[in-house]
Formats: sequence, C-alpha cells, structure tokens
Amino acid sequence: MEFRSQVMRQLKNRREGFSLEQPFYTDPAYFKLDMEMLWYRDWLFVGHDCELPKNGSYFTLQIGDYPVVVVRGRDGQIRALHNTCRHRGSRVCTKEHGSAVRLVCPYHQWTYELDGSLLVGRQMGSEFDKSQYGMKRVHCESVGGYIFICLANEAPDFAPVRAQIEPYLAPHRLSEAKVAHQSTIIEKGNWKLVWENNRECYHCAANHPELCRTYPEAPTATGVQGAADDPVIADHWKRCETAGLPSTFQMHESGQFRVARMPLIEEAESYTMSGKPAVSRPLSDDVTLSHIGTMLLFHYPTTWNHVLGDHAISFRVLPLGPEETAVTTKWLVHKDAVEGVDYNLEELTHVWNMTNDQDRQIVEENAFGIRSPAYEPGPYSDLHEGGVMQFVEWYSNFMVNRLMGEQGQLS
Ligand code: 3BY
Ligand code: FES
Ligand code: FE
Repeated sequence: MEFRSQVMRQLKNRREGFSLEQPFYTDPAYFKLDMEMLWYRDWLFVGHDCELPKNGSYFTLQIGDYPVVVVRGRDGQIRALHNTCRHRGSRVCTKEHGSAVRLVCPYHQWTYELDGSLLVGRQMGSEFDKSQYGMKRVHCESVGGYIFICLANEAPDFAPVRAQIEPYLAPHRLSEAKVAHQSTIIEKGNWKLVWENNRECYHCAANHPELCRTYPEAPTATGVQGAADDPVIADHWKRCETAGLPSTFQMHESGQFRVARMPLIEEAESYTMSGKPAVSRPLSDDVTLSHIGTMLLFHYPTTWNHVLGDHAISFRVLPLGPEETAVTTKWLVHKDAVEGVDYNLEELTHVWNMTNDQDRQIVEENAFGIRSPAYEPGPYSDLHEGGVMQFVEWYSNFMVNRLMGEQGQLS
C-alpha cells in the first residue's frame, strides 16, 4: 500500500511538461502496477476481424501473465477466452493461429466448443457437471475490422470508443481486407517510451529519411493541437468530408483515443519511396476519392494506425517486461489484391520496415540513457511534443484515478 501511495504522490507531484521519473521506465514494481492498473483492466486492441476468416479460425496472444485465444464461433461471432484449461490449467491452444472445429486441450483432451463451453471432460464420472467448467470468457468487441478485448471482470464502457472510431473506419471496409504482411519487433525499452516516441515527429527529420518523403513533419499532423488552424489540413478535411469521408480531428475527453485524417506531403498517396500507391487495387470500393492522405487512429495503450487509400497499417504494442516491448505491424490490402500482380511486397513494406527499425533504435537509446543515475526528467518541446505531453498526462491521470479507486475500496 505504501508503494502505491508513493507512486500516486509521484504522479500527482510530477513536473508538468517534463518526462517521467526513472522508475516509471525501468522498475519492475512500477511495471507490475502498469499491468495491474491499466493493461489488465482496459480495452486492448488485439487483431483484425479479417484474420479470422472462417468459423473456427483463431489466434492467440499473451498479455502479461494472461494467455488469450480469440476465436470465431460457429455462429460467426468473434469471442475471446482465457487460454487456460479448466481441468488443470494447461494452455489449450498452443499455436499462434489456426483453425479448429473444437478446442481440444493437449494435456488430457478436455474438449471445448468454440464459445468456450465444455463439451467433453473424458472419464470424469457421472457426477461431473460440465456446465461449471467452460473456458472463461474475456470481454471482446469488434469495430470497423478491429478486435478489442478487456481482461477485467467488469469492462469499462466500450460505446464511446465505438461511437468515435466506427464512422472513420467504416468507409475503408477493413473487415473485408486481408493481412498482406506482418512483422513483430522487440524494442528494449518500456512501453511508455514506445508511445512517447510515437507521439511526436520532432525526431523524424533526423531519423526517418524514407518516411519523411511522404509523411509531414509538422506537429499539426502528429500532435494534438492546432490541426484545425493549419490551412492545408483544413482544406484536406473539407475535400474529404465533402466526399463522405469523416476527417476532422476528434479526441475523446479522456484523451485515450483520437481519430483524424491528415494529408500527406504534396502529391503523395502512400508510404512508398515514390509516394505513389503501393497497391493498384484500392483498399475499399467505397472510397473513390484519390489523395485522401492518412486516417490516423490511436487508442492507448495498444494501438496507432494509418489508413490510406491503397492500404492500411496497424500497430499493436504489448509490454513484455519493464524494459521490453513487442510492436506488431500489419499491412492490410484489399482481399482480392494479388501479390506480384497488384502489389510488390517489398515496395509495400519498405518504408515502415525501415521506420520501425529506426524507431526501435531510438527507443533503445532512450532507454539506455534513462538507466543512468544521472538521468533526470527533461522538458518536452511545446511546439513539437504536445502529443507526448498529452500521452503522459493521460497516463498519469489514468493511473492516479485507478489508484484512488483502489484506496477508496480499501478504506
Ligand atoms: O506513426 C506515427 O503515427 C508517428 C507519427 C510521426 C512519427 N511516427 C511515425
Ligand atoms: Fe486440460 Fe487436463 S489440463 S485436459
Ligand atoms: Fe519515429
């Protein structure tokens, strides 16, 4: 308890506009608190509907201590289950993804329906009540082709997330896309450093030569302030909204998620070296306008996204330890787009493969320096790092509120 009060004090008294104190980025006890207060309690983006193309398709993932399986049932519904057998706890699904008629535990073959209910517990006797031993459910919602789960017993209301992001995603028909490529990189840094780096483009000019050919360095594009005052952005919104594409900057009052459609540089249409589309088949038949730029969506703590005219890129952040974070990137294209005909995989993935690796190096160097006893919180740039301040502000408020809630319950 003492420890929790200490963290709460540190967050409440933190120097505003400055980076966090060292233990928030390095200390295993602080990491555990992040997991318990935030990762195990809030909505997390896990993957896409189109990764579960048929009934029985599933994928698995690990969130801290929790193994989870996400599966499309016989009824076509997507559900998430705790991937731990109700017999003696073995992991039931062991592969990263696959497809199954039923979920069979490899240990003693207890067999579950795709909705988690127990069908057969072999030779457990006549008194055995199967209905008590279904795999436990995890809250699961799907919106605009994105699957979110929540590990808490009681999940926060998902309706505000849906209301804000659904209209922005709908025209792009991502539930009908396919994943053309995916990559997972491990960054040796705390998950918050991955986010802080993502929330600014102050580092872009010096570090991302490929991305800077098409993505604007201006803080109005990446940050959370001033977009509406930028005449290029205002024109872009007008043009896109007139064509039926929701575009203006919208951020939830909590600061946890935001959508906005941003123009790319000059004539660029996609994240390629030439700026030309990487995929000749547009992502969605519902979008006929060209030069729609990038629809930016973030939802803390798991995902940021770019939805373009020819493809979409999703990013999923998962913490592996106090100083280790996995970032999974997926490139989505129209389901009928054919590799080698409609797109070249190297051309499609080059810019973000380079950018991701550059960001990995940045985050790792950042983590390295923060480990120094000489590190002290430093000032963010008002001009360029408004997005980082917003992230840190959201994190602090979120943690303080949760910690206060806990104390309230105990007293
Ligand atoms: O992926 C992003 O959204 C951010 C924006 C600017 C830098 N970074 C690549
Ligand atoms: Fe799953 Fe025994 S642990 S069947
Ligand atoms: Fe970057």
